[in-house]
Amino acid sequence: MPQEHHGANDAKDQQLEQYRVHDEGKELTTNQGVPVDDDDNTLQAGERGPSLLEDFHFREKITHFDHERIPERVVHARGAGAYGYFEPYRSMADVTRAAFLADPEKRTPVFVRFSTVAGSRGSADTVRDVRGFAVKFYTDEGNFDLVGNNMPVFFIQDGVKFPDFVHAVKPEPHNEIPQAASAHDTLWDFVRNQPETTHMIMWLMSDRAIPRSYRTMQGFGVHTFRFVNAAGEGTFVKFHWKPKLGVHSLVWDEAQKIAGQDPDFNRRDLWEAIDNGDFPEWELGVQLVPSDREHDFDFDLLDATKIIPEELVPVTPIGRMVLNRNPDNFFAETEQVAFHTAHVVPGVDFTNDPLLQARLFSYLDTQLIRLGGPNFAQLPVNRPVADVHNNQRDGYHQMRLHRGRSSYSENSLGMGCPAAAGPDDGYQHLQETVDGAKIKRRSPSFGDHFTQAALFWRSLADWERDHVVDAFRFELGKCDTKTIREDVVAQLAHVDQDLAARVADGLGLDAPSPVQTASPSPSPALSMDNLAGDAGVATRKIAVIAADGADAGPLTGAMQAMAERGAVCEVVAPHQGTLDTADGPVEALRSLLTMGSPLYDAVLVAGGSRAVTTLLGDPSAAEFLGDAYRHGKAIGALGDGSRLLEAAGVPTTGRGIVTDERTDISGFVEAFADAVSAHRHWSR
Ligand code: HDE
Repeated sequence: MPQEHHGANDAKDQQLEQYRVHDEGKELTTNQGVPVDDDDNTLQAGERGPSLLEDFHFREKITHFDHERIPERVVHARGAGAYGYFEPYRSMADVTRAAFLADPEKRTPVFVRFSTVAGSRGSADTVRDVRGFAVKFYTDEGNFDLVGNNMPVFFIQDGVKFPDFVHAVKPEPHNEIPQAASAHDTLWDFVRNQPETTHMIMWLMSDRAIPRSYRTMQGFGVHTFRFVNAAGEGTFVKFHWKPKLGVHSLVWDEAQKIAGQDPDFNRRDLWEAIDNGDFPEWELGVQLVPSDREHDFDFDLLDATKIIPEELVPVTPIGRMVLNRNPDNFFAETEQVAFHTAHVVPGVDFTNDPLLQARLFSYLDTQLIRLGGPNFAQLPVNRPVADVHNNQRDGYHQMRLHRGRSSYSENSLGMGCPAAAGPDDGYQHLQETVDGAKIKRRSPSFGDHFTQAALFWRSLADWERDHVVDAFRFELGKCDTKTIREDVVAQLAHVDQDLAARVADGLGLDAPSPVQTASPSPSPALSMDNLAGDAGVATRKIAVIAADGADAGPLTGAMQAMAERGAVCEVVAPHQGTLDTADGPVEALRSLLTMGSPLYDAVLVAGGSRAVTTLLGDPSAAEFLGDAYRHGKAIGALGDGSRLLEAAGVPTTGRGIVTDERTDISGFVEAFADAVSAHRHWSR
């Protein structure tokens, strides 16, 4: 059955309807439409005889199967996608002529693909990595692709280094180890030889690299782009996506456990949220820099290893994006979607950022090999909702029936059509004077690789810094080459002496000798401590640990109250199915065997002496609670459920621990909801 979907029926959805296949009540046919009598047996000479070549159904079926795979993306192979819409808050016509940003009444359909970078298609979701955040806006003036990441900077400054970087981070070539992991010699060998990576490496070692959910990630366009208004005036622009649910991450121990417990953790979370009607939402913000202020900064706007600190240029919210529909088919849509940084619409333009310039070449090139020819824009997910008319013809998998004799311009036979739109309607590149010698040389304005790395470090909360130090120790600890560990620690001394010394200590190395470092004032906007948002417990997943004999009354009361606040509660018990309780049925959706604490945001333990006795005898219950505590999560216990905490070595009082010892059920729910909405309790 085709899935029910929410919020459908925008222009893109209507367009897709003509491609949807409805198999209900239909007979099996070949691709030629011939009905197939039997799909279980090959045509053969006699019941035990050899198969016959003339079984065209068998041959067609097997041949198609043999050709089912296309090359996976070289980077960002693993992803998850969804449809939705974007709407601006107000007209941005003063800075851009883009029509999709002009009218607050206008909703523009979007398709978004989130991804990891280094892993192959089948790798785990929760590895330490950058996340892709690519948005295709199907605007009335054509498709605009904002192909960003969840971190605001990049590893390199010039696109010519991209294959080197990717080769270094990918599995090593001799044995293809390790999969989807940066913790190996070649990546860190690249880092020590390429100091421009330092700022991005700080982000990669932070918890930003292990997001709790795609729904709780920021997104960034990374490069400085340009808006162009109707008068032809340019304004530099950086794009920011801010999640409504706040920015939240996992901790490393969880990320590793989830890679085993549910390798599809992030894609499942996105799918289920949309399926439940909890539509993920982001606010689009921009940092705008007038053209004449290009050189006002002590870094270069064209350098993708730099942010514009929000204290220098604030982020102005300009609209919101909501994802409200899961795709019909993963391959057709999420795999075949083709993003390209050069897919821009009138009013959006590029800058001379050498990384962006390289991308303008690479994405088209990669789609040609991946999707097998130049007609990939005709695939349903890629088709613009705007009309397409041009003289581009033929090629593999041409789906359109171009009519008439003329496929060239200027023509008179076709009445001059399709005719160039002219400057009013047509895309016009920003007119900019360019003058320079042909040289292969990096601008000196790209030369400071450490100040913003120090800015990031100095902006983090203590718990975030602890996690960064642990991450460096883990990653470098996995490197076999001692000089790599030493060199990277020496490199970190240029960021911060304390950071370098702590990493060195964990690796059993001497602290590097002090060097002169920059000491920028912190930027609060960079710390996740300040980005938690105010969404309360909305969509937080709570594991309810219970067993036969649980006190169902208070338990269902608490679960209902949490659900009313928007949380999602799942009963996890020693066995699945209905629990045997005296006061009303409790359905255990999951068992302790199939789920672990890392898959949830918080834990609630049921009371009831028979249930608690059973759980005390089940080591996985204690492990569940021990993990939840170690990972800073809220833990609530009803009645004698607190005995289970004691047995797991978890204190029954303290930050983020809530019992109903001195309160009634509504007081308990209030306190537990507060504890859950804090996401994590690092200071306990
Ligand atoms: Fe990409 N990148 N990239 N990239 N990138 C690709 O295009 C490339 C860069 C990003 O969900 C490829 O269709 C070069 C920065 C995302 O389909 C490829 C350079 C940023 C996605 C490619 C960069 C990104 C890609 C592989 C350095 C953040 C996934 C498959 C000059 C702003 C899009 C594909 C999706 C994918 C090239 C650097 C984001 C090979 C040459 C910086 C989100 O064309």
